[in-house]
Amino acid sequence: PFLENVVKHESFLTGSYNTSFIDTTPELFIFPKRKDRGTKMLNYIGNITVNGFPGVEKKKKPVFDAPRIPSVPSDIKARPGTKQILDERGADGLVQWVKDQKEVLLTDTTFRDAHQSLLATRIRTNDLKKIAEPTAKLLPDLFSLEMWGGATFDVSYRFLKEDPWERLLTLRKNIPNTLFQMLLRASNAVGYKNYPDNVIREFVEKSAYAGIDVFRIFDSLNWVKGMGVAIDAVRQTGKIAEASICYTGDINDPTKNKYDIHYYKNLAKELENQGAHILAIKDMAGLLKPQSAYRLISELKDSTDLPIHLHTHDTSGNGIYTYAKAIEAGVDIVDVAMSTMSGLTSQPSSSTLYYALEGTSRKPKTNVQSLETLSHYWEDVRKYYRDFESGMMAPHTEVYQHEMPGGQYSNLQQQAKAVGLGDRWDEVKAMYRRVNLMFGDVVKVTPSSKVVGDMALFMVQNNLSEEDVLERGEKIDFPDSVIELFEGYLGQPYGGFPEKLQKVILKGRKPITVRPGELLDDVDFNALKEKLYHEIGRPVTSFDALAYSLYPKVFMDYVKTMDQFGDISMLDTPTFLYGMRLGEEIEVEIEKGKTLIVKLVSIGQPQADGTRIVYFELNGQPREVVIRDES
Ligand code: 3PY
Ligand code: ZN
Repeated sequence: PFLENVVKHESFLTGSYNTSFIDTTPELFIFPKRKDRGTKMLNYIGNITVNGFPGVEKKKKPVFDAPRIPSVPSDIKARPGTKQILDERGADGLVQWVKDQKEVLLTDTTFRDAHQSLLATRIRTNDLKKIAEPTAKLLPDLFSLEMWGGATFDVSYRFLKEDPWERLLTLRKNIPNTLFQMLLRASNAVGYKNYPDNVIREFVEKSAYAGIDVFRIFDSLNWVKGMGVAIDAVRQTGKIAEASICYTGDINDPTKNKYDIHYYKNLAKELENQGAHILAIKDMAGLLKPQSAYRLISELKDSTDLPIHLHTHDTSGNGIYTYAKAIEAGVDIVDVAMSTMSGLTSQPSSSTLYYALEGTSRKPKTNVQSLETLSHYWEDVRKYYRDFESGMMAPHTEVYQHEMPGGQYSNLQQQAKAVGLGDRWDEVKAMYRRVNLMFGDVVKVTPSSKVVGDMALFMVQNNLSEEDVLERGEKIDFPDSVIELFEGYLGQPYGGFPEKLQKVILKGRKPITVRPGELLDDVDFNALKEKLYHEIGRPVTSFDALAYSLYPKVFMDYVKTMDQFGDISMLDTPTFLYGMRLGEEIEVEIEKGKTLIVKLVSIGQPQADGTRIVYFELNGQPREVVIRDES
């Protein structure tokens, strides 16, 4: 364990330790209590086999084909790529390199947004890590891999019972040549509310240290004032600040004139002045139509010198056409996903775009055969997670009406089901649209989109119309998130809040108009580590302290799960989600060179106290675990 502790220690990883290492890092000498990892794992498997996994239909574990992993030579290193350009030439050098490329550059989002948007962010590190090295070797020409941020952080701890920092470190080790990109919700970091400025700074610093190179920073109301701290923090690390404009409405539709071309051009200028290295257009719902894309990119190219990185979602089915027009207009980088993880609420497909651009000078430099081979892997892995699919089967042009972000669609649908509104989903979508207009037509992206969704569900559930809200609002207890938005705790919307509605919602409370971060006290990370050390009884890393400061309850629940089941990240996904079949035998490599052989022998009848005994063999020896049957 000492060596394990040492190699995972930050000062070791950064190489910043010196001879006083041992004096200054006493936590390395606190060894984790040796616990029976085998029994803990059997407890997990027994529990999932008996009780199922949340959100997965409880049934006998299906038989899955082993995912097709492309074979790549293990003795040949991945060809150097954009990561080396950044490391050697710095942020400005990389920006210049981007400007010098004639071909359009690609960001692959399969490791993050694609599965956030198709599978509720459920793909586990175990599945990502197996395809990491082939991706590095087969796609050395990518601009970046988006592999972190957004919902990754929360979902990893909360549902996948794994540490998102470990994911980042593991993938970094296996993909040394490509820039890693994350989505950062500016002062909301990877959460749903504003955090103190020093939390944002610490989060950026540690994320950069653990492997992130490009930070796509956005504010959910396009409020530039809310983005300054994050942009500055990224610049301090020497990494790339990709400041983002969230696109909403339609610049070519004269009836939607709130967010017109001037609005976007002004924002681009402001972000350039704030220190952006790259400008992102974040079309989170997929509302940017092809002709509007051509116009937007052309006019932005005239008004700023920054490279432009376009992100869309293919919900309407128009994604490739939109990209083709944006590429014609000179966009520098676009976001795509592996074909078997693309389309619908995800990003457009990389191989489709490749073929669409054949015969043009901007066809991306990539090996389309490699894209196809890697897609086979994702096609197989996606099947594990089928219970998390949204059920959307075909292009969905209604998105131009409700304007719901790709990552929110399946999520809100789940929320609606959870409160018994599953069969009123059409009403919820229509209400989402109405709430947006009631709120003054706001930018909708996490977390503002969540507030619109919460209000829509609330109104459908309580059969409230807009008139009811305005006339009887004094007597209505609105959802907390709605109150916070109207208090100004997510920042200020363009054009302000509708005054009458704000009065009704706030019931006499005074809204703030300053940057929420100005009102929040810094977190004392040293004190926090000390406190956590006593609570969880093991050394606390900066990563843990950050996780706690963003999501205290989620993090503590994760710690509890680790105590109960140990580290279960090495379990294969079918076992993780479905448990085991009677008589099945699996091999689990719990650390390099140490493999456990687990066989499920039988499951006992329920006992008077509501438990069952589950009988296993562990490396040939009989083992029993007692599981509470929750059915
Ligand atoms: C997120 O913030 O998670 C998003 O993907 C927004 O589009
Ligand atoms: Zn997105």
